[in-house]
Amino acid sequence: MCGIVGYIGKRDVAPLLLEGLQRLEYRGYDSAGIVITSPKASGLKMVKAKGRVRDLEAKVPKRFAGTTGIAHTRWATHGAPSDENAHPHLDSEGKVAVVHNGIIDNATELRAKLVADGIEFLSETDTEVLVHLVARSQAVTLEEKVREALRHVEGTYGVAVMHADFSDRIVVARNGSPVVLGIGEKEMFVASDIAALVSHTRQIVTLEDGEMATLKADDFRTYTTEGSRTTATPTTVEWEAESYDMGGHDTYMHKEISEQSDAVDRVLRGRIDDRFSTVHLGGLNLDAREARGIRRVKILGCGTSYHAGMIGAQLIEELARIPADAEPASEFRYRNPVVDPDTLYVAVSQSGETYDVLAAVQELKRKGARVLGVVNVVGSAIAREADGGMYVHAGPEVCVVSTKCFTNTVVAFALLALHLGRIRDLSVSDGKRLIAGLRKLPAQIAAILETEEEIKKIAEEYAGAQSMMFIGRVRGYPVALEASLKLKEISYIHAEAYPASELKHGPLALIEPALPTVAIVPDDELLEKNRAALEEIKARSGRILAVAHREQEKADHTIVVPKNETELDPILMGIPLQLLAYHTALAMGRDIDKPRNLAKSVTVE
Ligand code: HGA
Repeated sequence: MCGIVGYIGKRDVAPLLLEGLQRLEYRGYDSAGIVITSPKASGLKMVKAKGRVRDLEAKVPKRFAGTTGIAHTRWATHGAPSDENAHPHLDSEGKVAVVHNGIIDNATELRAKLVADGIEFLSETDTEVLVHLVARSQAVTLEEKVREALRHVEGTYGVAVMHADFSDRIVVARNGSPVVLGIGEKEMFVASDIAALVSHTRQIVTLEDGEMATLKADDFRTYTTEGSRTTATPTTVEWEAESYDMGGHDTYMHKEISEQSDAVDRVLRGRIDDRFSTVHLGGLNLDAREARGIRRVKILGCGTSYHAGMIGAQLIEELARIPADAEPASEFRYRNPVVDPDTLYVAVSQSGETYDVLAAVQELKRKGARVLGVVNVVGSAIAREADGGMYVHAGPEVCVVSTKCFTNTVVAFALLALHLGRIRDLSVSDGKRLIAGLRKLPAQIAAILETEEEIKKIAEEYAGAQSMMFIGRVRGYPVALEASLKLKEISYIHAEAYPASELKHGPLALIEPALPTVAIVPDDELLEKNRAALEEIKARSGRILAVAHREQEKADHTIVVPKNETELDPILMGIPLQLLAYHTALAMGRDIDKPRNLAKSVTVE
């Protein structure tokens, strides 16, 4: 959350930073700001605006020249979205500028002390304390001033600091919120994620927690917050700048839904081992003997990743016969969990930076657990912190709500389950059967995407609903949960998901013509049970949309999806429901890529 971008070099900085902010806008979009200077300038020039980056752009004066600057797009945690609360924040003399991602936990006490000392605050943010602390420091260098300020601060930060008296540098620091340096030719960049950097440089350095860096036009150096030098070797990022473009689609969500067939192909590529009817997952760092010793699997994720983890847990139980379950990482980390040495913990996060998941991983590591990461962003914090893991190779996902990354994560779990299964008791023939099923997925996804027009028509019928119910049984339940989350996130229609088996234990009371039900009805051993649930809804005049492998008589509409192996069916059944959410939200005129109150990469608590 919150996008930070900074530049120091010879180029005109404002257009460069505004372009960077556009690329980061998915991280926060309630307000934005920019501050610039140049070696010859006498001070800092700043513009801030409530709203989107385009609102900031409209406020930037024609003459706004500079060659050094930092900029920010905000997702508010402390203080409402407003011009005043937008970052950067300046000290009273207008010499120090700070952009910040994270939360300063002791901001209230620090603010009280600073106010008692006569400092006047201009915003309600937690961030502003930091700027005054830097400005008040008596230290000689900017690095020392920032270091001293950070010593007072408890909480999380990715920060970038400029100072009018030190206009040859930008100082940055990281603790819990991502900071990435982009290394150019006689120019340096900094950002909260690589999306803002890839059109300028492929050479990046990811700061560790507790690290700081000084960027000058022709040089950078990294060191700990205590001041000792660290070695930072730039790595080359693989993602193409074009992957961040809309590519002819009207929204990123639509683009990302349509990319799923290729994305799934990527997560499978190079991993299937036909000889032993299994898959290679070298990055797990788990040998066969260790894998046989696992007695439980606990999957931790948040939001959509948690739902992917629920499907993953079912796959692991079914294929590897290891007891497995998923839990929201945000809950797990606060309930003093029993950490068992024979349990394999799996942390799931698209960005690999999700704060709640990262904190759970750190707590687990502290207690000596073995943790795997299932993440999309290569080299991200969770990937680095975990003992091993799998990249899901979905490619950059820009829309705030996750689609292709969800699908790829579930496929990654199918690979993990197959791998663990074949080390244990899954037979060669089952291994073969599942591999054949996995290979069919890309073409089957493409076939589902071809039914978009039909789904669009159905979505337009449901767009007026006040509320919707989603039901599924066993493998279908996490599919229902994810579909209901997707719908509520982007259409703002209230939606609930229940196990179909639970209907008559309560939620059936809600059924009436105005409450449509979306039912997941696969052709599996539970088909007749699911049909009975449809009967019960119909008997109460409920409208039904079924997602099934064949037409369902009791349903008002059926979206028929291709059949795969029963264990893999949940992967396909979620896809038409992404399109349902998309077209429902579109028919309601929602801002699909930037849903209200949300942002991508939840790097704050
Ligand atoms: N706490 C700061 C920054 C918020 C943030 O990092 N969001 O992702 C603020 O509220 O401005």
